[in-house]
Amino acid sequence: MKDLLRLRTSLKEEIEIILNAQCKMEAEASQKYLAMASWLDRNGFAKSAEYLYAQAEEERQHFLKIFKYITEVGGTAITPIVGEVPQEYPTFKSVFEAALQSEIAVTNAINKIVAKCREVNDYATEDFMMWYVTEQREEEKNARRALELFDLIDSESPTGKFVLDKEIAKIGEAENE
Ligand code: OFO
Repeated sequence: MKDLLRLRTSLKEEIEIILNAQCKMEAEASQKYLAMASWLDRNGFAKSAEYLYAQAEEERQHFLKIFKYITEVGGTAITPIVGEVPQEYPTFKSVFEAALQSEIAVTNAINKIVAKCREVNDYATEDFMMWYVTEQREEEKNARRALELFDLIDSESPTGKFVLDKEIAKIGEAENE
């Protein structure tokens, strides 16, 4: 019994490493959204900025959830160092193109973790990661919806910008209902 208790963790090292990498990715996603929100805010898109401020907060929660899981299963959660994130965007639309691109990259990373968990028979982590699979489906859908709006509304005209700002913010509001 004593020996069993001394076993620090059943978490395999390779899983611990990819979970820490995912922590970094989620923390980075949070910082990216924060920079996007700031860009929107200072360029007159206050409503859609609020949506992305909220997204930044959500990504921070995603990061913390994995961070705490690593500790819960006896691993070492490493505080990620997040590098520079883009602060400038050429257009209103390009912010949301970058958002979708970032979400697709996160989905791919999560899928790889699930595949790795299956390979090494870590069903507990696989089960834990399924929450992220569902979450990503939603987040990608929302990011695509924002870009669809740019196809429907002229983002060059002042009225179009005004309407787009309001419509994009509604995606966030619908999410919180
Ligand atoms: Fe949308 O990135 Fe988190 O999971």
